[in-house]
Amino acid sequence: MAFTLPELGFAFDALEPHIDAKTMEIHHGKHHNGYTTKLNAAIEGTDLADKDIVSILKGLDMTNMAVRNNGGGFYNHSLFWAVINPNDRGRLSGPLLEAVNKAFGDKEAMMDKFSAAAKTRFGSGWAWLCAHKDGSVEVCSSPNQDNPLMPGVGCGGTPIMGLDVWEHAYYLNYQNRRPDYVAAFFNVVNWNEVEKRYAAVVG
Ligand code: MN3
Repeated sequence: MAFTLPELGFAFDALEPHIDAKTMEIHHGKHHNGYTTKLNAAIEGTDLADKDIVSILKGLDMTNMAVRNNGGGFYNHSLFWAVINPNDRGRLSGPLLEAVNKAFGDKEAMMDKFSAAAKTRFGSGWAWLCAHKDGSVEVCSSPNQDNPLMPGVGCGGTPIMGLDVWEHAYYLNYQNRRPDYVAAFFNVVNWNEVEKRYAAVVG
């Protein structure tokens, strides 16, 4: 089963001024599309070809760089579009807010820690809020297109919120000002989606 580029789910300009339309158009149509195409090429004819993406990443041979980079890129961006979807964003509440309060003290402290992870990730990579089956949550970051579903990467839980800090995610609008882009991210988070993903992990 070949993977297909997921729909963005909203207009390219829907996140302006926080994330600009041109960046969204290139990011989805070129970068994410490229990961998808290359992932399909990398798994074609192998025993990964009939697996879902989560199974592929959890069981990944980390020396398989084509699947690591492109499978990660496919999954990470699919999650990213969902957690910045501008429709029905909601606000952080319920069981996830309780878990955040328990782990970090409050929502602001979690956002500070997440922002620090995003800002201090050297070079290209991602910042993550991850959930564990026991309900606990953690912040971590990972390089390149790695993510915490992969063996030995980051905090080892299931990512429920991710921020792409590759330059292709912000350079047109923010140039070298990654901290401004990271701050802007919290204006576009869809907390309903993050909460839904948390509930799916905790069950
Ligand atoms: Mn990207």
